[in-house]
Amino acid sequence: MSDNNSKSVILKDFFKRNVLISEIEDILRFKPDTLIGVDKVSSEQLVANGIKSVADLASLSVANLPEIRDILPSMLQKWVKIAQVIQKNVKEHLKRHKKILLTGLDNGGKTSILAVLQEKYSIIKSLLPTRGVKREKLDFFGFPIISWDLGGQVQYREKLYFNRPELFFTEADIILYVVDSQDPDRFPEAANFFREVLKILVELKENPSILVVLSKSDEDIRKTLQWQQNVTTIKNKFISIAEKFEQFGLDFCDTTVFVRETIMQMFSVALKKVSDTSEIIENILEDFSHQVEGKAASLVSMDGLIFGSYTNTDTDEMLVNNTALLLQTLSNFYNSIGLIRENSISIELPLNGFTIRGEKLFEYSDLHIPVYLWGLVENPKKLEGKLDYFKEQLLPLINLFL
Ligand SMILES: Nc1nc2c(ncn2[C@@H]2O[C@H](COP(=O)(O)OP(=O)(O)OP(=O)(O)O)[C@@H](O)[C@H]2O)c(=O)[nH]1
Ligand SMILES: [Mg+2]
Repeated sequence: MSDNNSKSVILKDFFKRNVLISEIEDILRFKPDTLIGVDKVSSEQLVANGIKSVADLASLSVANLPEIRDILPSMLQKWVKIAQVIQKNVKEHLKRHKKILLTGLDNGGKTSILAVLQEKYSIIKSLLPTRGVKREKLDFFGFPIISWDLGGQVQYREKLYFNRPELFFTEADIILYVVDSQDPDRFPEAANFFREVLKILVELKENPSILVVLSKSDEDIRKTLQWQQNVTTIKNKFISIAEKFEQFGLDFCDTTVFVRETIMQMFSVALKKVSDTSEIIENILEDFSHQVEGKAASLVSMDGLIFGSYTNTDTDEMLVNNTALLLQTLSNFYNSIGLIRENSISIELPLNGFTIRGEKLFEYSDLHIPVYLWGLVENPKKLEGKLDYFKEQLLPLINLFL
């Protein structure tokens, strides 16, 4: 199947079943009611207001939506965002690889993070410092990605990257800046190099998302006061540097190679930062939580990518995501010894008055990775009959996640 065809197959999921797509370009001229979730009456209202096609919908600004009779603003907003995603993908036509750049000082743990991600644990103990740049085409969670692992030894930092910065720092979708959280003596050096990287990006007029990764946050070390102070120091230093450049918003994640989930969560945050559809996914999860009277919901692939989550509190988010990742690890283990994978997984906590339930919605990518919708609910019966509706809405979005 050519890329063009596969793209039209993916985009097709946004449209009602009876809609035929022969040329991708045609999609933008379709009437609003060809889209799943847009009923005839709403579509007629849209048309009466001059919004006659998917392209017209996409041209509206989410920040400044018109008021249209019989259409809830939140609904219109969702349709506009979906139309914009469709338009962007039609225009791009071909999905190019996302470029993820890992940089930071030597010995920070960059190559180890990539090793854990690919489940190549055994190489970690014998890793040598990366010489120059290591580029790899990877199938991260079924998405095509190129990782650029920039060796952090001083000779590369001073000579290689800054002599020809355009060779390394252009067209990155996201930069993971890795800092060894156990090495406070080198924080000033790490911060200085970070400043240099930002300067280069400004000079090159590049504006990738940046995630600061606090590596080596091992379980036992995290409990120490020293580590907690280290984290505060790093955050303060890095935030104050980024503020001087204004255009860069920072996020922080801590990881340890000893707990793969920490690395999965970090990558989920990174990929969400570059995804066009993650915000829509989160809106849909919010809607789902309200409808099932749940406290939290999360969409997670069996290999640990969190596409999006919705909660009111950080604790609930931690609860639902960590439970999902751990139960999925268990499910993968069962699967590896020949048991059939359950479509519905749940853990009941009666003393706490809630259940965490995962429902397999579909499989995505050529790798057929199962994706589960997880909910933290007081009454699991409320889920009944609700899943198909959300399945239909979420499928096209995860297929276009990157
Ligand atoms: N305790 C602990 N050690 C780690 C962790 N991650 C990496 N290390 C160790 O840190 C050392 C450096 O790791 P690398 O991944 O080679 O570091 P790097 O950032 O790629 O270094 P350069 O290639 O020189 O830039 C290795 O000895 C790893 O075993 C971690 O999460 N915890
Ligand atoms: Mg390395």
